[in-house]
Amino acid sequence: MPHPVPVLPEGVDPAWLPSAAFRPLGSRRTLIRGSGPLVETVHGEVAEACARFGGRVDRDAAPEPYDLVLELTGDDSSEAFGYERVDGRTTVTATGQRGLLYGFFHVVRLGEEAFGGDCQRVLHEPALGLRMVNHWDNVAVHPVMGQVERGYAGGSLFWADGRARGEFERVRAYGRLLAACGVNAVSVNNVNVHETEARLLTDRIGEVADIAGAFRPYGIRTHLSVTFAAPIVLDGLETADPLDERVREWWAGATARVYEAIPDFGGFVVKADSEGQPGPFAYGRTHADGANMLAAALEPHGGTVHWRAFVYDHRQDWRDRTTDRARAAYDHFLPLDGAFAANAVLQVKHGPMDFQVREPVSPLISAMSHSTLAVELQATQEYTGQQRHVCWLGPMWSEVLRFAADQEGPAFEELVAVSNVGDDPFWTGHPLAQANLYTFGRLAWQPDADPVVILDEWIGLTFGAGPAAGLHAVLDGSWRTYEKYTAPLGVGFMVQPGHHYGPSVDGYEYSPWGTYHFADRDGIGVDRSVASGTGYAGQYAKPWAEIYESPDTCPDELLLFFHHVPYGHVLKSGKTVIQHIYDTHFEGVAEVEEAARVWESLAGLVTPARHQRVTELFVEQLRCAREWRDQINSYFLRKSGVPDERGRVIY
Ligand code: GCV
Repeated sequence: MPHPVPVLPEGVDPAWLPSAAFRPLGSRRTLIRGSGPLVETVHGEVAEACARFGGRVDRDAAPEPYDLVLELTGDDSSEAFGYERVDGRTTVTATGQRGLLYGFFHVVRLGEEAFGGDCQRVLHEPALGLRMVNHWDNVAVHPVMGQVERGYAGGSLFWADGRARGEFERVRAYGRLLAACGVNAVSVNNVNVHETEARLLTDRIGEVADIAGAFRPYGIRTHLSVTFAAPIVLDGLETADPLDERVREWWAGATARVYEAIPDFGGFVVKADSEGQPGPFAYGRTHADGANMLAAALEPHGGTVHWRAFVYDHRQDWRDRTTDRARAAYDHFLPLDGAFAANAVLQVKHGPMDFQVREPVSPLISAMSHSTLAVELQATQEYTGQQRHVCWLGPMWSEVLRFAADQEGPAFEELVAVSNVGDDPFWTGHPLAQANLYTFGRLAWQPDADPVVILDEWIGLTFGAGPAAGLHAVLDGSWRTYEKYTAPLGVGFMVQPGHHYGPSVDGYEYSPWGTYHFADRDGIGVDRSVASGTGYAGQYAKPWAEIYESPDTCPDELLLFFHHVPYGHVLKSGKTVIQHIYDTHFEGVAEVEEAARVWESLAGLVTPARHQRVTELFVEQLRCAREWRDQINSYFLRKSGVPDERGRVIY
């Protein structure tokens, strides 16, 4: 029986799967061959499109010409599919059910193009086997972080006020959107695991199983964040020592029960010894000991532990210039390379700090030759405008992935994004932030894809051709615009402490979080050179260790991440650092003003609901961008005493 397509609740935005996207396929004749649950999902999709647009779908052959054949030819777990168009017939073949599903969505993405001209057989397969979204959703509302930690899109799709929401139709619709851009795994709760959330592992696993059931028809496996202290918190054991036999047995038993409830469960995500979360250090054990204990519990069931490398001293003394948070992941984990079990994946944030608008790529990513790595991106815009600002992160992510892939050393096997989705009718708070989630999925499938092509694909699916040029203009440069009006030249932070929205130049300067810019009357930046600084630059392989080591060769955009320089230091652009700061902050605001004007001109070309929401958000983005400009420019004028060459107003 074909699976019905999920019905969106009233008022919920169809995002990149509006009904119009199914017209080309839905108005033709399709044959579907093969059997299995995901084949039924594909059948349901095609049947719904045909019912809407007058086409026809058959199963297992009828003697007539078909425009499209979707055929499952095997029963393996491959996600690949072949695509060809010969003699007026488009054919998708796959040996695995997920492959067929992805092939179907490929046809949807191509639209009319899938039914015109000829195309020799092309094999499409994901470059990365796991393409996961991590939700930082709390089950119970956290007194500081709310329902979703760093969430800017309303409440959680899964949880509300301590309970499962039970809105599975919406979860299925979410899974459908994710599958349509290639995502195949979701973790459903915050990596900061509080007591209520800890119980999801044991007595509340049924709630997770229900979510897994809603995702399954779209080929998505469910993962769970767990606390390392679970045996203590949940069952009163006196220790969580990973080498203690009782602890290991506890995890083996708990994990087996998870698989009884969710046979295709993906595995655990763990934040340990990080920002107050418990971990193996308390027992004098290593992170490999910790990860391997969980890997051993998961291994008989085919599961994986994602062990986060975000381990650093968050109680640093700001007076201590020898400790450098940027060094921490590499210093902690490189000595453990080769010690992790085959099903323990080290999940590394893309930069060495914390999802700033500009950071170098983490040196750990190309250093771990004998470990499996997942790179973690942040779709939720914690430091990039909190889904009140337009900030399409595709170009940044693409730079990161290309840099990582270009290194001589090993790269990464998996890609993870922290979710930007909530129960907001537009899914992502800012309607244009949907582009980030879509781009993540597509880059995870093909990390060397051109992000601009992905952007245009998203625009075309979501909005159609009418407003495409305007939307492209609003989104394409928006990350660089955001960078211009916020913290300069890779120095990072300068945000309001706690919630991280809006400017506060010294907000984190005298804090324990290891996030400093060291501006004084003469200069700014963090000396991370080997010669005179923290030595962080030396964590890179050649040529980058040498390039980053000297201010003469360090790329402009990362100069203040790697070096403390005088305000008069001349950049490769020919400008002094101080003039660059002034110019970029004026330019950044002007670019937001222009984007808001372009958006205004799209009224009538996009739905009124979308237009109104984005128009309102531009008012806030402009206010905030001006605040950034004026605080940053005033701060550095006052510190340096150097006037703006162009004599513009600085307070
Ligand atoms: C989930 C940053 C965020 C925290 C987040 C943490 C992490 O520090 O501000 O909210 O915690 O990263 O990635 O674990």
